[in-house]
Amino acid sequence: MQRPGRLLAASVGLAAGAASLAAAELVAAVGTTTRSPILDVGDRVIDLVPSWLKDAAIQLFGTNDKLALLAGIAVILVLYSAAVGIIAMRHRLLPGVVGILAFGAVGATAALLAGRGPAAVLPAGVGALIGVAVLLALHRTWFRVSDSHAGIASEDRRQFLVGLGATFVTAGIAAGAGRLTAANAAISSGAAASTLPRVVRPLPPIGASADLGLPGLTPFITPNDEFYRIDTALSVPRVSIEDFSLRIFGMVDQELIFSYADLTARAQIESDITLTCVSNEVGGQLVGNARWQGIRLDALLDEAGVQAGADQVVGRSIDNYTCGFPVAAATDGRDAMIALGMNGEPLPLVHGFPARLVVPGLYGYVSATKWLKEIEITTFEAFDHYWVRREWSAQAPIKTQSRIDTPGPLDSVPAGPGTIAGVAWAQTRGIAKVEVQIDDGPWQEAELAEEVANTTWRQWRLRWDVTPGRHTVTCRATDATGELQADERATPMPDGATGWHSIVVFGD
Ligand SMILES: Nc1nc2c(c(=O)[nH]1)N[C@H]1C(S)=C(S)[C@@H](COP(=O)(O)O)O[C@H]1N2
Ligand SMILES: [Mo]
Repeated sequence: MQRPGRLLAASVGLAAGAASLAAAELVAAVGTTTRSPILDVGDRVIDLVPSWLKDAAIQLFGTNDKLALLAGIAVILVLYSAAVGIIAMRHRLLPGVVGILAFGAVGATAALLAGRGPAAVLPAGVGALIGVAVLLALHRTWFRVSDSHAGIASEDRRQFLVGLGATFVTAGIAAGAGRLTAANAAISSGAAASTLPRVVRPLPPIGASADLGLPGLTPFITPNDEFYRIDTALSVPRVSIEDFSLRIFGMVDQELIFSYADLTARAQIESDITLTCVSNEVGGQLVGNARWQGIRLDALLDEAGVQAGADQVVGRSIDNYTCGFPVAAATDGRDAMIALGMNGEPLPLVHGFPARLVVPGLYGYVSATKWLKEIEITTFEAFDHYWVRREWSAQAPIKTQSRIDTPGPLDSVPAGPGTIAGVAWAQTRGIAKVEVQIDDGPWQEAELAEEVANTTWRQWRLRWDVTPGRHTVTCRATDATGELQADERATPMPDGATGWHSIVVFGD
């Protein structure tokens, strides 16, 4: 009885693994509570890794951190399947079979932990069984062939290889079909809501006095497809507007439940709000400004009746992510809202379709729950939300920041008249002043674009006479309460970075 070589044995394992994953993808695409086991496992990894490791991943891969995680999982899968093949084909079959079942169990456990009900184990379960079936079939084919010939004839070997190849091709097609179906379901659920209700008092368009339109300067409104995206979701949670519901409960006089139609039937407001991620470094890009449309949160909470003693509003997503912020931030008159629209369109899937929270003045991780399903009124004492459990601060008002957009770091700028320009933000306080320092010169006051609202960033510019040589350019803002942006460098952890943005440029 001749055993296959290492490479061939490994390929058998890979074929079983591929068939297993493909079956899982297909099953996942059919159900509504089912999901690719890779994504479920990835999500559990994201939940479990300590904050420092996650920060390191974001530092290393930026917003590609999820892609990096999926690539890591893929590499592990390939190595594991190859090892299973080698063990099963060159040593003993049973441990190989157990290996596949064990992997199925990991996927099933990850799916169960996601809390979508018992049917969630089906993709991993069916996948594991198919994987075992393929392994057994290929094992049998090989050893039958090799038994009857005492050394494998080239014709039979060819047949075996064709079987192996066919498994890969079928698995590839099936997995592709599964993924496509899942992606289409997500897209069509978004398209179904392609009309937004009318806003009661629409805001005027942004004029040239607020958006200076300088080359290299961040536009006042960030287009949806350029808006930064930060979340823990490996695949975008999808919920159709028919299945959507929003429950407001907890320390309230009356629990409320809204369908999507209930939300669109209510008075719609519009508000320009600059969203900011706490992980944004000084000079960083994890900040964007949109015109949001939705329903005032204070009106909803008023209807529900917030009970005495409650001090925290928790927003929970359909994938059970949580944010939490002070009741006062929802009721002090600022435009805290349940947003349905972003820049005139229904929320894009990655930005929280069908509904999300947006609260001016608070970092996204405490306020901006996407794919919103529940609002729970509680206390800070009683509940720690997602990032608080990972040692980030429970209270997270946005810190005053200013950024130089143009020129860029290490740019060469022609000597003569030039422009330095950027944005500054201090949401809900507003920006009163931006100053710029060139080399060791005096602080010069920049010209500010018109303030649209104290909930947004504000553009600024300063003309300067560029002289040849190396120059350091630094900016700092003062908010409308008169407080100067903090100079001390602080890391984003635990409640937002501080420091003045500084770049080096070269005059030609
Ligand atoms: N469901 C869900 N909502 C979430 C998050 C998340 O991980 N899951 N991340 C928050 C964080 S940290 C930020 S900064 C904002 C980012 O919103 P955006 O991706 O639309 O820019 O969403 C917030 N809402
Ligand atoms: Mo964030």
